Amino acid sequence: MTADLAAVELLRVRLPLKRAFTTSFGTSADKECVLVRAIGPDDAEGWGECTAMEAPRYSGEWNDGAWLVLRDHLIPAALAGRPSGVRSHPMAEAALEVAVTDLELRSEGVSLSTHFGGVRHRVPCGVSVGIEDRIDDLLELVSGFVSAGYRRVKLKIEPGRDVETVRAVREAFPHAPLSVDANAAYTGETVDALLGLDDLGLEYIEQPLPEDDLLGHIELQRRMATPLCLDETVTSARVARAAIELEACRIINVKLGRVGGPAEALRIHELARESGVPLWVGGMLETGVGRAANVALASLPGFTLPGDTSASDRYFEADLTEPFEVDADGTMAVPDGPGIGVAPLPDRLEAAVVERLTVRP
Ligand code: NPQ
Ligand code: MG
Repeated sequence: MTADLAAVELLRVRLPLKRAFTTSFGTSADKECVLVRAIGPDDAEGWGECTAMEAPRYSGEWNDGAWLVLRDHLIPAALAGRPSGVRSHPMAEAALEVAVTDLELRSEGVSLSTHFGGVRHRVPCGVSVGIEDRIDDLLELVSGFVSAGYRRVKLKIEPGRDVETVRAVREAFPHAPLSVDANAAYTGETVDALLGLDDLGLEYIEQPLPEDDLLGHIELQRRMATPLCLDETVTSARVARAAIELEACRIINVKLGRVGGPAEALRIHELARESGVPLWVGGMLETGVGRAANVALASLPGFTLPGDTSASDRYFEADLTEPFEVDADGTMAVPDGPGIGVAPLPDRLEAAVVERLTVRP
């Protein structure tokens, strides 16, 4: 990281979700995350969003931990221009890497998409739909997203709320591109239930088994026609290569935070291109700050499938930035301004900040 960094500010923000979002690992009623503002000479700034959650339930990172590792380890090292030596905090590292990259690119007048080697000005968008108690509510939500033009609808599943639910959605929407995401909820005891999904014409099944169960995914992929897609498992390019060569999956979801930042995401993009494995950009209910970086990544040629790059109004009444919108054709514009191309709107940010701290050399 080369930009001459004068200081870095941490901002903990909280936004209410329009609708509680339930997955196999829990329910979120609001979005709380840590934003990183890289401050350069003459108050130039760059923004990054840490995709950790309030509790370490998606992965081992969570907001309090990210705040501390950024404040006491990652930022002091960046300010001193030395490697941090930090391990296993990829989401915190990614937020700082994007913020510093944004600061650099703003001074160079180059967009993040161009910096990545993006080739698209619009990207196809998918949407993730949480677990609902009532099937009618789920069908109504899916109907709204299908008519909004989303190119893929992802349904969250868990043991006991899977095949019958997905079959009901398939019967109601015979031609809709559907996928499911188990968030690693199945085990050797419950995995056979997923075989019942194989005749529902799904695009793929995302992360059925625990993140470290590569063998389980290899065995399951051999038993199913439906492609498996890995999310939580793929924490680096090394793991991605193993998963591809061992056929533990046929598709990979790439998240900037999960792999530790843009540099590693670009390495995964390269090896997936070499082996013809389709990619899509995953989401973590980001605000517009994180969403901008995701959309820039999705502009790369290897991201051929609709990502969880949904519109701001999928989650928020009012986003922190100018809203990201999905057109009726199911695509979203890639920001072409310098850096990530967006910044928090001061009044929205003030209203959402619950804690802030500036770290200086
Ligand atoms: C996934 N994302 O693909 C994650 C899971 C997830 C869009 O499904 C707050 C913050 C709540 C991040 C709930 C999507 C979340 C979250 C679910 C991420 O596995
Ligand atoms: Mg997932």
